[in-house]
Amino acid sequence: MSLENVISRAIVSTFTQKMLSYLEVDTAIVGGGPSALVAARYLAEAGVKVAIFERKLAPGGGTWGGGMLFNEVVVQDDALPILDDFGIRHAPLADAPGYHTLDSVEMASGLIFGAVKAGAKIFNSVSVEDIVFKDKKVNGLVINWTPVERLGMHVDPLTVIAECVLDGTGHPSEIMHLATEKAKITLDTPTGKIEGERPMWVESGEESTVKNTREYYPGLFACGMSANNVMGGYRMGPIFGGMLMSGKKAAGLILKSLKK
Ligand code: 48F
Repeated sequence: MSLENVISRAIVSTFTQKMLSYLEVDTAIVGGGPSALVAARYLAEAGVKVAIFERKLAPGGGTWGGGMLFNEVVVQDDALPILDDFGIRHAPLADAPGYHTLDSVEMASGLIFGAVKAGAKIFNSVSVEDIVFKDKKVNGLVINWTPVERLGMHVDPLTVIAECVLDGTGHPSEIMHLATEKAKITLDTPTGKIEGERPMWVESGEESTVKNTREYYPGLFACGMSANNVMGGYRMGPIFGGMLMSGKKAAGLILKSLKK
């Protein structure tokens, strides 16, 4: 067999095996931003079969670019244990006790590597275009290749069955929108619908991101900016402690739900 053929066969067969074994998971996470990557790591570490489906070629979401492409971000004291778990370095801010800076590229790559090393699988360039909704329960995801989505190709999707679904899609809360608009689900929010993100207020946004990380419908959870959008929290810009703590909280809630 030619080496060209060896390489192609190896890739096709190992990817197929990987995809086959993740068509049914304990937890399917939509989006590979910072909150989702943290959730995936702690779930995988606890022995949960977890996969992330990320639309873009590179997971990491809004972490790479820091603030306005200055590739540094800020975190507060409370989030340091999570960074330390991932082995991501940080430095204290001399003029603002309790706050720290870190390199956003180290954070993005460290979170991705940490999640994968713990046993989470990441399927990149895969877009979630719908949910599986049976017997009034969210049962999984409907997926397609991002290039298919982007080019508007008329190609039917495939499905992934999951016990729990975590919406980590960031500001747009795409899965929550699908759930309320297509499945007509009433969310556990004041209006039963998505309340909508509010403008910038850093302290409030950081606090509410963690508070709003919840199960909003049986089997359907939200973390990170998605959770904040669902409950009408404020945005916070390039401070990431809330995102990291939201991911850890989501993992704990899902673990409890899976053990029921
Ligand atoms: O937005 P994002 O980074 O998620 P997050 O964990 O973090 C928010 C921060 O980055 C930042 C912030 C912090 O102060 O406010 O915005 O809430 O990442 C969301 C990821 O989800 C992917 C998207 O490409 C991005 O990488 N995504 C969104 N919709 C889909 C999706 C979809 N339908 N299918 C697959 N991936």
